[in-house]
This record gives sequence, structure tokens and C-alpha cells, in this order.
Amino acid sequence: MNTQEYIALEEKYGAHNYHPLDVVVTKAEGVWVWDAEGNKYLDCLSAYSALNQGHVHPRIVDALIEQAKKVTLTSRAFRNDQLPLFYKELSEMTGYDMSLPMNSGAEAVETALKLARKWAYRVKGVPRQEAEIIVCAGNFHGRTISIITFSTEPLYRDDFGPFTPGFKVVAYGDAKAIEDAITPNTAAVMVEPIQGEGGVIVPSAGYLKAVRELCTKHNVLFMADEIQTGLGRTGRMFAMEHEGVRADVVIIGKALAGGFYPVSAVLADKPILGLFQPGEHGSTFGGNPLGAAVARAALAVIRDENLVQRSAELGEYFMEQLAEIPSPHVKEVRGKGLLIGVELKPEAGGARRFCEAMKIKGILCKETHDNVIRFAPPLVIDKETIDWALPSIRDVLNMA
Ligand code: IF1
Repeated sequence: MNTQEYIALEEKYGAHNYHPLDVVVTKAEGVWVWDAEGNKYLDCLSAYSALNQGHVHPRIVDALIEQAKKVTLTSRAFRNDQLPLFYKELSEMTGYDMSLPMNSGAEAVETALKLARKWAYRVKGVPRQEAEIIVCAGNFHGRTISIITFSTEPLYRDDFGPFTPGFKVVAYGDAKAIEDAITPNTAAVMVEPIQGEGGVIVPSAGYLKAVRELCTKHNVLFMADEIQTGLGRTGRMFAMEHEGVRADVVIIGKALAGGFYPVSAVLADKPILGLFQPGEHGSTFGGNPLGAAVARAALAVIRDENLVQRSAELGEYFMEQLAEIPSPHVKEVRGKGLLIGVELKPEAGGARRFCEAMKIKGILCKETHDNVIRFAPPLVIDKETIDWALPSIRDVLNMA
């Protein structure tokens, strides 16, 4: 079948909840993907940071195949031999006492929200039903009904009420706004250290540190959604480390399993995560041995291939080079590590047409928020590949 035939089938039989670029990927390796016609592209999206280790990483493939031949699922009614090692290795790599594995990012966010409420009632002494959680405008934390309750994007929210009570939305990047919103019933503040979907919004220096201090001062949990920014993407293990901040609760997903399998997790120390009792939370697939084995390999690749350091170095280089491109359309280049946003001027006609043009040149990117082109290649990219892409990016950023 050719590209048009695949697209026709998808449009006929699939729900239309996406508007993808018309490239049908049939094969991938490292930073490269191939379409149904045999064209080769550089992947500059990495499935929204789920592919930090690159496509089809051989070490993760091996872990997947080996584990798939042994046991894939036990449910948590029984124990398995991969989960304990996953817990231990994740704790050693992140510095948190414990974790709770789920599957999608949204489920891990929901887990963190439940945890914050339980902590508020059992530790802080907030009256039951009264807990409040503060989040930021422009957030993206997933698509469940409770999570879209506090989305500020009408498209994600407006047709899907009624919503879940107990959330307050304040401006992003404004620590004072958080302090003003805190009450004796505040359980937690949940922030993205850099807003990904929001358009690669990097808050001004000192923001996360100020939020950390406020949370400590008012006995409120600081919860960092590092689903997109964590595991090396921004040149640190966690993006909050750029400000030397340690959240009380960290939410991770995406690259935790290198793009092979949905594995997410909530990380915290024992006085917090130890609050969950048997029966209060769970998932059929969360913590399954196949996911745990894949995630162990995915973490090992991040560690053994120094992907955090690589992201810092190559991200700095890539961003410098992008910022030097003369272009009538570019308003700003920003980001950290290999999470880079190129914001176009409002009169540039939207980022989508630039992504379409980039595709013709063999580079796959995705617009976010109409005016931002996101460059977030797998962290295994090298300087030669960046240098290969730059002239094409320069041409596209100078098109009419
Ligand atoms: C889609 C966006 C990125 C996330 C953060 C939680 C989740 C996400 C910080 C939920 C997911 C995704 C979902 C994906 C596109 C993508 C995205 F443009 F929509 F916002 F990355 F920028 N927290 N982000 O970024 O994780 O449940 O999806 O595993 O198409 O919805 P999930």
C-alpha cells in the first residue's frame, strides 16, 4: 500500500482526534525514520520526548524480546521479578525513596493528584473534601476529565464538562500568584518546569526556586510534572535541577520506556508515597514485568550513553546555531538542552506551513500553539546530523 491508501483508511475508520503531517512512518532507527515511499527523515519531535534514547534502541529491543519470552503480565495480584529491580534502579537514578508505576502520563498525573489529596487529609490535616491543588495557566498534564478540568485551552476542555472540583489556576511564571492562591486547604502546587505544549515556555530564572520556597513555607507539596522535560531532555536528569530545586513529588513517563511501551511513574520519598494503602490505587498493567524490563533498559541507556550530558552539550550547540539563522519570520529561539522552541512572528502565517516545508526537506517537526516550531530530536543525535539539518532549517525559515 502507498501513503495515500494508508491515509484514506485511517481517515475512514479512525476517529479524527488528530491532524498529523501526511507522512506514514514504516521504519525507524536512532534519529531517523522512513516513510511508506522509502523517504528518510530526521525525527525532530521524538514523539514529544518519549524517544530520548532514539528509535528502536537495540539494547531496549533485546530487553523487550527477552522479557516477552518469559513473562509479560502478572497483574499486581502477584509479584514479579522485574518490578523490584525497576524500583531500586529508578530510586538510585533519581534520588527518591520510592515510586509508583502506571502506564500513561495522564494516569501518573492522576496518581499524584490523589496522593496530594491523601497527604492533605492524613498529614496536613485539611478537612476531607476541602483539599485544593494549584496549577498554572497554559499547562498540559494530560486528557482525563479531572486533568482537563484545569486546562486553559478551550479546545481540550469546553465540550467535556462537568468537571472535577478542587483546582485553582494561576498565571505561569508568577510565584506571587501562587502565594496569593495558597490557603490552609492547599495540598499541592503542580507545575511543568518548562511548559512543553504551552510553546516551550521557559519561566524566568528563580521561579522554580521561589515556588519551592513558598511550598516549604506554607506546608504545601511541590509537584513537578517532568513527563516531557525529565530523563535528560533539557540537559539535566530533571529540568527542575537547572534551579537546584527538588520537588516533593515528581511525575515521569514518556522516555521512561524509550518509546517502546507506556510506562509512567510517580516518585516521592517514603513519608509521602508511603501513604498509599493496599486497594487505594492501582492499574492492571502498571508495574508489569514487560514494562519494568523495558524501563530498566531505557534507564540504563540514559545512564550508560551519558544522554543527559549529551543533551546539555548538543542542545546548547543546536540552540546557538538556530539563534544565529537570519530570518524575517523568527521572533525568538528558546529552550533548554534539546527541548527547543522557535517562536515565529504572528505575521509569519503559522508554524504548520513551516513544518510542512521542513518535511519536504527531510526533517520532521511539529508545531505547537500555532506559532512555535519545536525541535526536540532524540538525545542520541550527533553534531554532524545537526550540521546536516541546519542549512535546510535555514532555507525553510527564510521561505516567502
Ligand atoms: C497528545 C502536547 C506534548 C505532557 C506533560 C502529561 C502528559 C503530557 C507535561 C500526558 C503529554 C503529549 C500528549 C500528546 C501530545 C503531547 C504534547 F502537545 F499535547 F502537549 F508533549 F507537548 N504531562 N504530552 O507533555 O501524558 O497521558 O499522553 O502519556 O497527543 O495528547 P500521556
